[in-house]
Amino acid sequence: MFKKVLIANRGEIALRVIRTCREMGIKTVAVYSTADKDSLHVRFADEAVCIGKPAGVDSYLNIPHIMAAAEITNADAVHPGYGFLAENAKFSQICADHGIKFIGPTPDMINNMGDKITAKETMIKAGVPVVPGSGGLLESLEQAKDLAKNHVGYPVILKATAGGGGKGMRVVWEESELERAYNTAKAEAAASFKNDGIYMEKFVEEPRHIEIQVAGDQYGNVCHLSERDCSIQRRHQKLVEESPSPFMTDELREKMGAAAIKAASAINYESVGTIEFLVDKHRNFYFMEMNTRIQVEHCVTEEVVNFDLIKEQIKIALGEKISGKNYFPQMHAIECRINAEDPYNDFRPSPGKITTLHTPGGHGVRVDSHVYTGYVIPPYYDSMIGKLITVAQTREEAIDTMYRALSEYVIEGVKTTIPFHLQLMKNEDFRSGNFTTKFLETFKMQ
Ligand code: MV4
Repeated sequence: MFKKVLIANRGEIALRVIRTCREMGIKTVAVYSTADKDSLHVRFADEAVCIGKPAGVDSYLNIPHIMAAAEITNADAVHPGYGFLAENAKFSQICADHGIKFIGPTPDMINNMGDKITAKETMIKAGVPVVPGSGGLLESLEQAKDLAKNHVGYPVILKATAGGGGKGMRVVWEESELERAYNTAKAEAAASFKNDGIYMEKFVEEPRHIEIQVAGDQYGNVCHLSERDCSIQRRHQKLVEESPSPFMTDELREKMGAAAIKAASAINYESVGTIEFLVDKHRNFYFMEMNTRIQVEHCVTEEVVNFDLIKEQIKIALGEKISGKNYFPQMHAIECRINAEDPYNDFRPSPGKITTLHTPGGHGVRVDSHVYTGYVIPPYYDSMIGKLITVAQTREEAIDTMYRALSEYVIEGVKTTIPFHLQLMKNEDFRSGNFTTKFLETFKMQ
């Protein structure tokens, strides 16, 4: 058993990890920036170390500062949470080099999935369906033109190999747009990722984003824990996630689950992770990316399969075996991200002091949040201040419980996404389950 885990993160996920460590009898070390000194994760942990100034690069992204905190507190493991250093292969390597267990995958696994062309090549070899496209890097505009016209077919999408999460993508509908898109995609990739490598794929129109949760142990056992539907996104920011997907069938789950297991097995994946797929209207599915971390939306899976994913992640890091059997949804769960943003004003961030807070409760309601009355939301980090998760026997009941819980939620002092979620829960297209990743492009606040 680990004696002491350092949580290299902040906010709700730091709390989430501390809670599971407590249950397992593991001591915890919080690290925090000067902007987070009054944060709950600092108070909940057994020990806390200030690691620097507010900016990410000076604190939660600063590897020397975090390693120093692990050293002085004698931590024997590090949990990276999500974001920050969670998918940083160098950090995983440095932890290993210092005899500190990184609760997550090895540097090789992170690197293999971090480069999108390498990841796709790995998936093709493993027999996982991928979107047809250029295969490797685009070498020239002429080659791109030839590929789009004679092999892939318009519309196409250009993506950065070092990218992910939608940054620097360009959709091209016809040849006349290709030159400009090629040049801007390359320039953006160079500026954002210091790597101007781009590749081409057939553009899948109006897809659903459905991802499969997987877990793998150190002995080659891999299982899946069914899907999450993350199609309700705005500018690549997920706002609502649910499991099971309203679009799922038993047959599709069987196929996507098997593909996800193939994908994770191809890199001998160790830890919990997620295989993201695009699913078209004919229920064809294509590998998009693998996330080699615990995700924000892991809670919906926890609720439907009745399983603590952080506990599983820690047990895998300790060298325990997983059973190898798959997990299927027994319930329906929905998560609404509560962000300090103004949904009436283009979701502009709204940091500041929470003057009043009443958190919902009751049957089927879970709130994962680090905020309290008087808490000041700092402007330096992402704007998520909590996750509201509801669970029920059916999707309809989970939505009704969500509407009721959202109605109970009172947050004053800052603007939040609660009014958006209240309207979404009453929206006919959302309630019917008939929506794609384009849904929020046309959704208007009343
Ligand atoms: C695509 C696509 C259509 N066709 N690739 C967006 C995030 C990044 N991981 C990949 N993304 C997309 N890739 C092909 N070949 C459409 C998207 C996409 C999207 C995907 C998931 C959820 C929301 C999205 C919103 C816009 C575009």
